[in-house]
This record gives sequence, C-alpha cells and structure tokens, in this order.
Amino acid sequence: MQDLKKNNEETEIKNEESKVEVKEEKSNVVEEIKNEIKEETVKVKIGTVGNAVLFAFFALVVATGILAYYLIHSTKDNIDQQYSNLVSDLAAYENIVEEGGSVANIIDEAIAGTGLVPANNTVATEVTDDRKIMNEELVVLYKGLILDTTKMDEVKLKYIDNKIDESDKYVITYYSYEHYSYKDSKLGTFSTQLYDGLVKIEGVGKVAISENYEAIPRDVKVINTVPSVITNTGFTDYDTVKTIITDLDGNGVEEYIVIYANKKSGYSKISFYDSKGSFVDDLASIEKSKWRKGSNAEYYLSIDNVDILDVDNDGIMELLIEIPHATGDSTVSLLKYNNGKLTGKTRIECSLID
Ligand SMILES: [Ca+2]
Ligand SMILES: [Ca+2]
Repeated sequence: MQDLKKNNEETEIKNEESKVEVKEEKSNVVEEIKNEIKEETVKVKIGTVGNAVLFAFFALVVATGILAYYLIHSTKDNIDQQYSNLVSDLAAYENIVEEGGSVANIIDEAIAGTGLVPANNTVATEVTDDRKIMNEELVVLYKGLILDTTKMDEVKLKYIDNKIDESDKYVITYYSYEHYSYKDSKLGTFSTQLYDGLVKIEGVGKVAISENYEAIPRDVKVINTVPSVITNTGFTDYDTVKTIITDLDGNGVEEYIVIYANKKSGYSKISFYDSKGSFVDDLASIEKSKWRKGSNAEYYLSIDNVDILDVDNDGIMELLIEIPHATGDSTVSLLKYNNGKLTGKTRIECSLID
C-alpha cells in the first residue's frame, strides 16, 4: 500500500514535471512568436521609413523637373523677346551691312542697344518714345534730310552718318506735312541708298517733325491769282501766278506769298506781301540765264519751292523756301514773320550753273 502510494506520488510528480516542461515549452514558443512578431514589426517600420524616403526623393525629382521646365520656358520666352528686339534693331543696321561693316560690330552695337547682356527684360516696348526723350532738340526733316531750324537763314540740309552720329535717335516716329496740311505719323528709317557713305530718312513726308504738335495751326489757302488787296499791277506780265494766303504769326490777319513766272522771259520769283497788301520783300528768284546749260529742262520757281509750317514750335508758321543748286543738293531758306518784321535771308538769286 505504501509502495502504491509512493508510485502514485512519483507519477504525480512526473506529471507535474512534464506539465512544467510543457508550460516552459509553451512559454518558449510564445516568446519565440513574440520575438518573431517584434522582428516583423521592426521590418515593417523599417519598410515604412524606406517608403517615406523614397516618396520624398520622388517628389524632389518631380519638383526639380517642374522647376527646370519652368526655367527653360521662361528663359526661352526671355530669349525670344530679346531675339525679336535684336532682329528689329538689326534691321536698322542693314545699311552698315551694305557698307561692308563687320558683322561682329553690328551684333555688338545691336546688343548694346537692346541691353541683351544682363538677362532681364528691361528693353522698353515703347522704343520710339524712349528715343524721343533721348533727343534734346527737335528734329525737323526736309525731304528726309536734317533741317537746322535754330536760326532764320539759308541752311544746308544735312545727311546722317549712321556710323558716327547717334544715328538711332533719328530712327523715330515723325509727324509729316505735305501740301500745307498734316499727313500722318510714321516711323522714319534709314535709306538703303547711300549718298557718299551717308544716309537720309525714308518713309516720311516732305517735312517731318519729331514732336507731335500742331505745326499748321491756321489754314493755308492757295489761289491761282493775285488777291485784290495787293494793288501791285506788275503781275500782268506773268503766265502763271499762285498766291498762298495764311496768317503766319497768328495776329488775326493774313499774309500773302506770291509765286509767279514768265514762260517767255524765263523769269520766276517768290515775293512776300503783308496783310494790307503792301510789298515786304522778294524771297527768291531765278532767270533764264541761270538755268542748267546744255539741258532742255526749264526751271521755274513754283509752289513746290514753298512750305509753310511752324518748325520750331513757337506758334508762328515759318516760311521754308527751297533754293535749287547746280550740285543737286538744295538748301532751305528759313524766314519768320512776326510783329510786322520779316527775318531771314531774302532776295536769293538762284542758279543752276556750276
Ligand atoms: Ca498775320
Ligand atoms: Ca515757328
């Protein structure tokens, strides 16, 4: 009995031991599983961090791409703008090309004009207005040549040296006048033709002014006779007579410029009369003996030799008398009539003989 009890106890002890072992095994398995789960968690965490870095990298690549695209396109627009400015400026330099000027110089000058070197877009779109500001003085052109209007005298018309002069300042918008009235406003450009290496301005009217003001503020009329207020009867000898009637000085009464020619004697003349019809002075004349020799061409002073407009913006319309010369280059006699006084060169005897 004792033995049986002992055996049972031993068996129980063994069972207990085996239970403990099982428990320990279970515990170990649980620990292993836990460890495995932990490892997985760490892996998953590492994987999440990796994805975030990858995403950030991808985003950076995309952002860099967008930035590069923007920069390329904005730079391209910038270059396109500057290129078109360069092309338009180069057009103004085509005369230099004809002269055989160096292309490098042309490009240098064109770039200097556009401000291309600093990569910004400061090139003004209102180029003509900017250039107008550059001109300290009014520019007046007569048949595309520069007319100095600072003094009342017979003045020589000046060609433009587009290699030396600040020639860009002449490539501007001009307000043109023809036949005693305003014509239009247009950009004047250098002539493609050269005159002893010099140029003139093309694309503008007979008289062109750089500033926009009313150069013909009062009506200018032309009649094919001598008005009755002029009592001088000497005109009966002349075949053609034209009278320009206008209030030059703006004092409310009109003055008279009479142009007349005798086709038989070959004599023609331009004379000035005041508002009372009194003779003031002869402005210019030419006689047959001064016509071009060896030529059948007849020459009479005509209304084409006379222009009337305010060339110095003082409200008084000046007289512009074109004086022909044997060389072919005309001069212009500028005269101003104000307060009953005529200033300028009068009684000019024209000659077409060398
Ligand atoms: Ca007057
Ligand atoms: Ca004037």
